Amino acid sequence: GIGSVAVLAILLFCPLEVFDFFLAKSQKIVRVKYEVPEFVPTDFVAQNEIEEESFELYKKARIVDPDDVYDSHDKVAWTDFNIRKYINAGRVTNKKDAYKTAAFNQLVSDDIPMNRNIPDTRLGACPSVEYPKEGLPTTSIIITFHNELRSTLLRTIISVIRKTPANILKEIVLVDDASSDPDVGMELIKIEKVKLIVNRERQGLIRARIRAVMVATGDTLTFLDSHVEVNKNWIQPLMQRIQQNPKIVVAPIIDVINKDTFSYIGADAFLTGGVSWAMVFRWDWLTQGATSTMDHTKGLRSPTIAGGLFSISKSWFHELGEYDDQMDIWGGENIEFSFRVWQCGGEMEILPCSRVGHVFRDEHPYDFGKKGSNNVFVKNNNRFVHTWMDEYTDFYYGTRPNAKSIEPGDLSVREHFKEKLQCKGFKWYLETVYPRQYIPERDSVAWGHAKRGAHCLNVFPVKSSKAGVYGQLGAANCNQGINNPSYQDMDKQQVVLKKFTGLFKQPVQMKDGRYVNKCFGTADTTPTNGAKVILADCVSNASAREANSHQRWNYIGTNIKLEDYPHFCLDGSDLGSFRIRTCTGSDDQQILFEMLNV
Ligand code: UD2
Ligand code: MN
Repeated sequence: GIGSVAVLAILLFCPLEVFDFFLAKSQKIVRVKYEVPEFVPTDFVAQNEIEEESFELYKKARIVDPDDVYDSHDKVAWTDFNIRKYINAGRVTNKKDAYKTAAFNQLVSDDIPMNRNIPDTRLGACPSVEYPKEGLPTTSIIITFHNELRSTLLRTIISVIRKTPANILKEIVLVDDASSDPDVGMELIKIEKVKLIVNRERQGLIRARIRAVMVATGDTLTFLDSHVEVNKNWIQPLMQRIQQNPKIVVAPIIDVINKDTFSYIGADAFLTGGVSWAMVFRWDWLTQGATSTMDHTKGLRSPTIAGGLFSISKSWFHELGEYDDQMDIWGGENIEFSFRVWQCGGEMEILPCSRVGHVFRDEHPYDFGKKGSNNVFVKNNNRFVHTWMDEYTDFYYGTRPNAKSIEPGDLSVREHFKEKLQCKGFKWYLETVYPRQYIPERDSVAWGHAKRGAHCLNVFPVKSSKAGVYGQLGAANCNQGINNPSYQDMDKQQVVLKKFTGLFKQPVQMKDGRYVNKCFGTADTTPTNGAKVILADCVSNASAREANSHQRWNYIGTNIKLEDYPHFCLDGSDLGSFRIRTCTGSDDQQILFEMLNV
């Protein structure tokens, strides 16, 4: 009939590429068969305190339709993959578009070989360590991506295949999180060991990772971002450590791939993961004493991880409840995971013999939906703050008062895991895992950076300082708060958190890395007009009230006044050295507080 003539005509005039396309879709691609995992713990259903709706969402995030999982019949070694064709299909030609897709330089990235050499950045005894050739656990590499560049994604995959012993590398599970060009992921399933899950709708990296884990079959899971290059012998230390301790989460040192030039730079080996009270991840520098004696072949206990690159045993990841499936797009899951691992019986380490380079960028190139990025981060954070931080939530909200207006949503599923695993409280975490974290005082009157005009109050060193004196008060350009490396130098310390109905305090980092409160006051116990304000050991006022009247202050209006000498105000007319002077109401005596990154 007319129908079959039409089909014949279409077939005859069909360009070759279209044939290729049909062949690819109908013959070469196989949907991967896999067993739907036992993802519902048997005691789970019985728990009636779990909200029905949350439980449905929990299940939905963990069921992967086998139709969304792709693999290929005729796989090739990466060396036989048509790299040029793959990269050329997505090239940009002008400078204006170079940063458009990924917020890093595509013009440079596309021309860098997929198997380029990168410097071996390992330090100390690492290069001479011999790892067992057999018997280490296998791993599933998990890489989720949304609109990643072809070149960075392919370089990630090829570096993994080249640098990971074949008997450890079980598979590479890619998740295309609803990228606008489906071929970017689909074409990669031709490469040995690569599988692909396609998210029909954007899930965000957290749910995308959960889905990947559901189809992964390795003994361990190794998560990577979609723009990394792994370094020599990167996987062995991670696998070896998990073999020794199945409840440990291990991360490499994250080297830096420059977003403009793509040069590979070794990162500082003396950092551990930390977190600010605003729940922003930060790096904490090890103290001088620790770095001089450091054995690079040993793991560094880390209170948190950056989030993108780490390995964990697959069964431990499941037992822990994977991730919170109600966190969207990006952010917070790494801090949540860190608290959960430590509080629920696990450990975290950075292994300095394992190095992986990552392209750091300044902004997110992708959108966060109609709620906007800030609402997404804050909601993600609020969820875990409520689950894990007990009464310490106050310090989070003290630092981020606006976060209070965003509802965390139902937390019953997360509470279930907390109960099941009999997890410890946040006080335990702070005392045992993160003792160097500064703990503000509950009755602080004001929080944040103390500012005089545009300048921040700052502690400067004093020449020939006496024992028990830590500096003098002044003001300088504001740094980024505790997150800034210079914060750790005594001479740059800025006044961040304080209590001052009564004592006006500033944490000082001691030789062992801990912060201890010291008090601002005059050197002389009887303050006189024009006396300098110094930071010194606090004088207890248990004995006599007068004993510390040179250290006891009030914050009244915008003035900081000595309580027993209310006619004296803190005066910043000399930026290098604040003094007490008769209150005049001048701008030099106005001190305001502003939250920077605390
Ligand atoms: C860091 C982590 C990242 C994650 C994040 C907090 C490192 C090196 N990176 O941010 O892994 O823990 O902090 O959430 O520690 N992606 C999706 N779907 C999305 C958005 C992103 O699959 O909707 C992918 C993205 O393509 C990338 C990965 O998730 O492979 C991480 O995103 P990123 O590179 O923008 O995050 P980054 O490095 O700023
Ligand atoms: Mn990244």
